[in-house]
Amino acid sequence: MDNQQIANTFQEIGDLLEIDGANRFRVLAYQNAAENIRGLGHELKEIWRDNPDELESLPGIGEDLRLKIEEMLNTGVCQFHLKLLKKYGRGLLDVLAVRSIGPKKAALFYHQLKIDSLDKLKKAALSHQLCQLPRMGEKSEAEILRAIEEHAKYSHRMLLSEALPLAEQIVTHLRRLKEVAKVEYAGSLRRRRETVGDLDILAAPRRPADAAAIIAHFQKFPLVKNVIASGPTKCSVILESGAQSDLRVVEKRSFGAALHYFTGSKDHNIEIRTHAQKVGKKINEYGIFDLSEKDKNGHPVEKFIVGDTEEKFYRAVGLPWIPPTLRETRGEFQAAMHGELPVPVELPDLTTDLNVNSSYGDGKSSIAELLRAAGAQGLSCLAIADTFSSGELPTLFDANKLRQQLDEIDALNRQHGNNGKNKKAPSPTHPLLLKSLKLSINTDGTLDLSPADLLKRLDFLIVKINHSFNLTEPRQTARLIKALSAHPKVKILSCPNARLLNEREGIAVNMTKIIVHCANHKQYLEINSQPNRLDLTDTQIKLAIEKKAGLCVNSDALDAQQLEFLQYGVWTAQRGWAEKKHLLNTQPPLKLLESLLS
Ligand code: DGT
Ligand code: CA
Ligand code: CA
Repeated sequence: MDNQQIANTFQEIGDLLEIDGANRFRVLAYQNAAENIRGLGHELKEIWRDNPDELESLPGIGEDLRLKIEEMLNTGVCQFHLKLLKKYGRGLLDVLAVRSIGPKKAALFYHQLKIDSLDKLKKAALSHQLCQLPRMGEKSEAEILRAIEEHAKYSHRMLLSEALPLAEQIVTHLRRLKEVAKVEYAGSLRRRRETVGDLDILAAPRRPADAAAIIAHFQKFPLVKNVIASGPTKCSVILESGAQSDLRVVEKRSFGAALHYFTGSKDHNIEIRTHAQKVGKKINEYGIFDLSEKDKNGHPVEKFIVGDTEEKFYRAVGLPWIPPTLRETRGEFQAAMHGELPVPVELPDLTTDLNVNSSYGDGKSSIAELLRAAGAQGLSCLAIADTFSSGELPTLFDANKLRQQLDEIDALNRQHGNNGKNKKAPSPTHPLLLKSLKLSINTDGTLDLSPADLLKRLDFLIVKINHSFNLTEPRQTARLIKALSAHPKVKILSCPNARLLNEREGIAVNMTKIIVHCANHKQYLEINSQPNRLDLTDTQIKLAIEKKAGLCVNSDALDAQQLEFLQYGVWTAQRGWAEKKHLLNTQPPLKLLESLLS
């Protein structure tokens, strides 16, 4: 078992214990252990193998939890977990997986109405039984119904960040087999879609006779739960996580054509195939065929032209290679025909991350740790943007904390020679820190803008919606425009749709209006890189570029490691046709500051 599986087991034990009415500290112990294990840099399996005693020195792991970890590493299961699951059933975990239902509500529903499945939950909500329970009302009942619908709609698609490591593990597993000449993942994952339905893998054997060995080896991938279909060149399996993976084995000479075919999108394939027909060629997953020769009966003879690489494949129909992130029939074919394909922005083009959280706010890492990680990733500038007040809740705005934070940033900048006086440009070895603040937008669009003396010290402000997600479109649009206009330092709109993938739909908002407003006021829409947000969406990014609105890709990192999420934001930017020149945070820091402050 890997850390993720052990952490999930502890999480489920904690949740089920809470429903069971266990002592709060016991529940917390499991929940904390789960969280700590998720954040561990090393595999428990390896720590345990190297030195079993070390397990207990990990944060939050006492003797009892150590024994359970050992049990899982030895046997692959935890009996206590199974016992709880037997008592309450998996259905209760499904109930818990619905947004807005935590263990407390699940316990209430279970004990009062015997709800232990999504089905029963939905029935109880539809027959208005939920709203009669203590601390529940019609509003929260309606919210639960909405959440159940979203859950049903999305739960079968993986986040890109969940799909990618699984596919990489499968690819690595297949590469180890000596009979494999080529292997690659394809499908929506290769196009970097925000969510992925299944994992499409493509392999080519060294010799055609080796296909069977590849299929057999695929089935031995350790995370395969069951094989649902298997033939001489195809195989489909279900993995432990519930995800499906489809393997196709093709000959080496067809690998590029098959990679193109299985990368999709389906509509892109159709567009390319139609174009090929117009120029007298036939394409399919095996290659490109010339049809100009005829046999003695006048029927076209298929002559194989090429198929081993995608580049040659596109070239054979007179097109340049189109990056997978663009293959969505959003104009890429016409652009390719006219030599006007965008050059997609790449991760190394970023100089700056304009939105990270520190341990002064919701983040886990210190500013110094964040700065080090940013430099290590090649960034030369980092804006710290914590949220201190969640707006409209009893205000927790902690002016002293912010003052302390700004002092620390000033000190670190001095230490790196970035005190504003020197002419040396900030670099990954001497990164510049910027001072920002993420303000939660009130329902009426106002911002909590006190205290004024601290506001003066900030370089710029970020605004974001953290609550009141269900306003009508006109109100939500007016709310965002009001917030963007509330103070001259407001420069960035973070998470413009306020969506959570697989959990919460975006707000109803006229995004065109917001984009035009930002274009007219030199404000920037964020492409948030958190894998469960990826917000702006690809099509909105494309629209923003067309309307000449400013854009930036930010990690919104909650710890130093999450700066790596920038890759997901960059992929989303690529899908929106963003080039280096379209993003604020590809500019050198001093130029960026100039653009931002002008
Ligand atoms: P997903 O899995 O729902 O996230 O999306 P995809 O795009 O990975 O779709 P999937 O797994 O059904 O199929 C993988 C690729 O195979 C798809 O992008 C294009 C290709 N493909 C599948 N079915 C057809 C088809 O009927 N016609 C054509 N031209 N291509 C197809
Ligand atoms: Ca797929
Ligand atoms: Ca598939």
